[in-house]
Amino acid sequence: GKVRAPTHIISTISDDRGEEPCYAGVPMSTIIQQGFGVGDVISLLWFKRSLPRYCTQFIEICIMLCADHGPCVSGAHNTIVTARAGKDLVSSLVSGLLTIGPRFGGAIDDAARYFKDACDRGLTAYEFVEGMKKKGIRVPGIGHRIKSRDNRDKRVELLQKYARTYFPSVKYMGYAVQVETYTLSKANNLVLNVDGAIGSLFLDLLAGSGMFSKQEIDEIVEIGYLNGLFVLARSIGLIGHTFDQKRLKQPLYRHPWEDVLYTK
Ligand code: Q5B
Repeated sequence: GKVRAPTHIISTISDDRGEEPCYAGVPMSTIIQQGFGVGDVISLLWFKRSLPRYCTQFIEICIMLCADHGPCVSGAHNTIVTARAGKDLVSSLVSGLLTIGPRFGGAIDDAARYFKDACDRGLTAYEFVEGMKKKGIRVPGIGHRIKSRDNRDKRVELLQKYARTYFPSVKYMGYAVQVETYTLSKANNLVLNVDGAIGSLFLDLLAGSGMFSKQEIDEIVEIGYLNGLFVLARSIGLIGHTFDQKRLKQPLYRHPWEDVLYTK
C-alpha cells in the first residue's frame, strides 16, 4: 500500500487546500452566508467548535470592552513611545503587547486557575485570600490602579449583567464576587477587575455551555487560552494609538528630568 512520509507539522484548526479555506471544517462561504461574527471565528479557531450565540457574543463583548483603556496604561504608553521613536506599526504594536502580563491585562488565565481551584475545593473567600497572602501571591483578577469600591469598573458591570441574563449558571462569577467582597474589606481598590471578571465568567461559559468535557475545561485553563482575549482585543487599541501618534506627527518622546528621582 501507500506509505505516507512522516510530516513535520500537525495542524488541526484550518485547511487551505480545497476550493475554499475552512476554519475547523467550516468553509469560508458558510461563515459569510450564515452571518458569523468574529466570536464565531474565535470559537472555531481556538476552541475547534461552533459555540452557541450567547457564548460567541460574550467573546465579542470581551473583545470590544478590552480594545482600549486610554493612553496612560502600560501597553498604550509603550506603543506611543515606540511610535514617537519613528518605529513602524508592527514594532509599535508589539512593544505595547509585550507589557501584557501578570500585572497588566495578562492576569485572566491565572484568575481562572485560582478561582476555579479555590471554588472547586470549596474554600471560603477568607480561606482563599488569606491562603494566597501566606504564599505571598497577589490574587489575580483583584485590584486596580484607578478603580475602587466607589469608582467601579463599568466593563466588569457590563460583563456581569450580560452573564446574569444569558448564562445558565454564574457560579464562578459568584465566587469571584465573594472574593471581592472580602478583599474590599481590606482595601478600597481591591475590586474585581476586568481580568478577574473575564477569567471567572469564562469558567462559567465553559462549564455552563455543555460544549466542553471536564477534561477539556481543565486543559483550556491549564494551557492558558484566556489572556489571548486581552491580547487580541488590546491590539485594536494599540494599533489605533500608533496611527494617532503618526497622524499627530508627534516628536521623539523624552521623559522629563523633573519626573525622575535621581539618587545614589
Ligand atoms: N494588593 C493591578 O496594584 C495591581 C492585590 C493586593 C492581594 C491583590 C494589583 C495587582 C493582580 C493582577 C491583576 C489586572 C498591579 C489589572 C488591567 C487592565 C486595565 C489596566 C488599567 C486596562 C494594582 C497596594 C497594596 C499592597 C498589595 C495589595 C494589591 N493587589 N493584595 N491581592 N490582587 N493585581 N492585574 O494599585 O500591604 O501595602 O503591601 O497586581 O489582576 O491590567 O486600566 O490600568 O484595561 O488597561 O499598584 O484595566 O492590584 O497597588 O501594588 O501599591 O499594592 O495592595 O500587596 O499591600 P496597585 P500596590 P501592602 S486590570
